[in-house]
Amino acid sequence: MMEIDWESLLQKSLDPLPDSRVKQAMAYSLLAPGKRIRPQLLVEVIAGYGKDPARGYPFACALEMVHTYSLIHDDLPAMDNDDLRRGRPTCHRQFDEATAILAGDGLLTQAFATASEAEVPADQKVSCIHILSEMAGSGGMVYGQCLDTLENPAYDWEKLKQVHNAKTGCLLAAPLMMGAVLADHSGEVERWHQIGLDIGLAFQIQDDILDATESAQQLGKSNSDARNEKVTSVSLLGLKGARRQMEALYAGSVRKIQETGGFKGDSLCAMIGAIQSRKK
Ligand code: GRG
Repeated sequence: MMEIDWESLLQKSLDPLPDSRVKQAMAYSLLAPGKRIRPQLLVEVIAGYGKDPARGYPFACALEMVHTYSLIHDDLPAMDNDDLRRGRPTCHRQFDEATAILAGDGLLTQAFATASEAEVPADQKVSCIHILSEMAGSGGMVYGQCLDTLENPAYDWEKLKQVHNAKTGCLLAAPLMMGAVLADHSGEVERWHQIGLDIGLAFQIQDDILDATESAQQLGKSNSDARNEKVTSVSLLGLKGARRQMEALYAGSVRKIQETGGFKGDSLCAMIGAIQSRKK
């Protein structure tokens, strides 16, 4: 797996903004110790196609900013009402609710400003911005969050899978799709979309398993599914069934990556192996 100093890149992406309480809150959440999975997926795809991963850095930062905004808003009292995130008090606990809402808004907007400054051909830039907005927006992650927040008790497994695809899969598929575009393999975007949805579903099932089996201290975030009476893959399939599904999905995605023409998948597959062994 490639080692990249995401902290410096993310810090720099906030530099153009004037100092304010909102900027402090944005930096507080963005620079907290997240796993940086989405930015890392993006550069792994570009490098796997033999291109310079640096061309993806602005988009990688944009993805992490959109992801962080979603975590800040998801933790708010009107949603999951959580106290702990990335091992620290949630944004609204550390600051206040109004600041946390604005910090999320600010990160979402700054993500697109950062992406628009990338030094890549204009058609690739527009494609990547389009992918990011579709995957993050109200046909993607926001749609998934809408279903999950407003309709969750009505779920069976088929319905829950659709919600997970939208809520979690879309923002994990986006870096793979954007990576293909930036590596001059736009024709493969749909293939990477499907691989991303498989990884996303596996990742969300794993998140449900960890929520049910690990402490908040170990996870560095509140494990609130039971408290919120959420229907999850564990409540529907049982722990064993959920683990079986997760393992099959990760294995399937690794197989598809290795079968992708012109792509050297060892580093990306090693990263997926590391995600599969995560404990938080
Ligand atoms: C509020 C618009 C809006 C969307 C919220 C992403 C999301 C949708 C909510 C966050 C809560 C959650 C459990 C989402 C599922 C995806 C997921 C497992 C996110 C956590 O991602 P990690 O593990 O987090 O990559 P770090 O902190 O490591 O970056």
